[in-house]
Amino acid sequence: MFISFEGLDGSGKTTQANLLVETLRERHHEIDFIREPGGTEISERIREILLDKKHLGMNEITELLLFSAARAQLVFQMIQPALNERRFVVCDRYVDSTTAYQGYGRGLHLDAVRAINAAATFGVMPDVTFLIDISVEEIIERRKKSGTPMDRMESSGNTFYERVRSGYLAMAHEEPQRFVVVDGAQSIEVIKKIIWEEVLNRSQR
Ligand code: T5A
Repeated sequence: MFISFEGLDGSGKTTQANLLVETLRERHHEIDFIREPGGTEISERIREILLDKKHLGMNEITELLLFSAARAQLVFQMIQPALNERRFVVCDRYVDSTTAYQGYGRGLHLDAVRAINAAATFGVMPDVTFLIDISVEEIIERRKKSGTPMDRMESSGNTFYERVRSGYLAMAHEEPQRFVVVDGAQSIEVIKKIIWEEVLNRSQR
């Protein structure tokens, strides 16, 4: 089973992906847990370029192709082999991040983004995608509390993040079978329970 987590930076998706992996491991499932961009040596090097604040002048097309290049290597080297062995794959971000951030957020043509996505994933798509939905105001609050410095992507401004959020919600509306939208303003424990019940339900189908 291939499970992905999506949402704005700071939405709590990494927290939830970790909790799900922990629960699955307690039940002795074999899992590959991956974060995007990254997960392979080549993809991690591309990640450094993408998030480095020195690269504020990066062109949107360069950005799109770099995220996609990192993903193509990841699918080829890790995700597809794991799925072939019928392992669980949990991904902290996947191709929907590209549609949301580079397509809706940066305003690149959605058909072009989708064509590149199809090539970079070799058509491999998650069985279920949890979209942890939270307002831009809430992520700003969380960022202030944590005091972590912003990376290049996080320096893109609030209107950018509003477009990304609307994009995610539009995608979830288009694919209601795959997306599960979870209100990220709820407590960590409540969200964990919703996700676990959904995974159990789907794995028994
Ligand atoms: N990107 C990525 C693209 O533009 N295109 C792409 O194709 C891809 C793959 C990656 C960046 O790249 C962009 C998106 C991103 O900008 P990253 O460093 O990997 O950047 O970071 P993110 O994926 O954005 O993840 P973060 O770690 O920043 O945030 P998370 O995972 O959303 O949030 P998490 O779980 O770390 O939680 C953030 C804080 O909130 C608290 C946590 O304790 C933590 O302090 N929290 C809660 N607080 C209250 N209530 C809850 N329910 C909470 N859940 C968590």
